[in-house]
Parts: sequence; C-alpha cells; structure tokens
Amino acid sequence: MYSRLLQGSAVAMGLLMMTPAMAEDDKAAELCAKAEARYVDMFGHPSAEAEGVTVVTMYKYRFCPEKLTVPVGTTVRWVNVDKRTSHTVHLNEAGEKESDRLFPEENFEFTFLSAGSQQYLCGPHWETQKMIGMVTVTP
Ligand SMILES: [Cu+2]
Repeated sequence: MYSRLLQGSAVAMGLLMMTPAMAEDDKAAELCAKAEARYVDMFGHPSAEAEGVTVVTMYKYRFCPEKLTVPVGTTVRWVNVDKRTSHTVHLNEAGEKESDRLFPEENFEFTFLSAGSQQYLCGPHWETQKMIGMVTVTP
C-alpha cells in the first residue's frame, strides 16, 4: 500500500515536471544562455561585468532576462545579440518614445528614476512574437 502510494506520487511528480509552463521556462533558460554566449563573443566579457549598467540582451524575439528587478537609479542597457534581426525598446508604460531600431551589437540605455513595475515592448515583434519584457524598480 505504502509503496503504491509512493509510486502514485512519483507519477504525479513526473506529470508536474512535464507541464507546459516548465517546458517554457527551460526553453527560455536555454535561449538566454545562448544569448549570453553571443554577448561574450561580441564583447569579450560576461554581460554582468558591463560597467555601471545592468544588461538585458535581445535575442530570437526574446528579452533576457524577460523579467528584471533593479534598484531605483539603475541604468539598463538593452543589447541586440542577434545575428540579423533588429529590435527596438519601447517603454510605452513609462510614456517614452520607442528607441531607434537596434541592429546586432547596438544598444539602448534608460535610467529608471522611479520605483514600480512596467512592461515594455519590442515595437516590431511584441504583437507577432510576444517580445515583451518587464522591469520592476525597487525603491
Ligand atoms: Cu524584436
């Protein structure tokens, strides 16, 4: 009886691991790891070592990380690490105008001076590819 219960929960665990949400997370993590490798190839150091800024990469219609939390006063630098595709950054909820098109290796910076959460978009891809990011600024 006990072992049967255990088996049951093992099956339940297996099912849990296979939820689409989990698969999506894995896919996102893999994609962002590739984006980071591209960043290192381009700039010769990890994105976390960029001086004075927090880097978000743009790769294959995704922002990496998709959700970012930073303290107020942080400058975020969005860097296109794609091979061919251009992207934009549009902090529409902050009432900002859309950035210029960013071609591979180009970047856009914005300094967050007030706390709160906001979504932002890639103009060309938010609708068709759901290329949408989120920044939470803490006081
Ligand atoms: Cu885009």
